[in-house]
Amino acid sequence: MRVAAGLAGLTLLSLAALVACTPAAAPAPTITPQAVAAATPAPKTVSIKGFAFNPATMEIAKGTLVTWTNEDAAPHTVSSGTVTPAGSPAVGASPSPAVARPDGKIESGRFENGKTFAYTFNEAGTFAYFCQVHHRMIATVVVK
Ligand SMILES: [Cu+2]
Repeated sequence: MRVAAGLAGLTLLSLAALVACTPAAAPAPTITPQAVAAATPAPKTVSIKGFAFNPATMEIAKGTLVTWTNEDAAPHTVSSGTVTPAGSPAVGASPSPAVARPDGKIESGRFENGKTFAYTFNEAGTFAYFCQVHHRMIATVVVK
């Protein structure tokens, strides 16, 4: 009995030693999604045609380069900020003019037919913009 118990003990010890010596499997390498998200987003374009920005509203990812092309004969600007539209005239009164409030974040200056202006949106937010020459031309870029 004593010998059998001793042998059983030895066997258990050997098993324990064997398990302890087995190297743990190396963890599989993981691909971080951040590496993919850090890639530069595809550039976008806006055409200025018929006294309008096309598209007038666009949603883009942070870091996107947007290029505007003036396809009109008239000069235009891409200027961030807001415009209060011209007010309807009361009977017999002159209409109130549109009031532009450029915020100075984005300002292309006037650019002619065939010319472009480019800007990279590196901050998230909603960016309203308009044309300083034609206040009815308004548009928005939403950066996520
Ligand atoms: Cu314009």
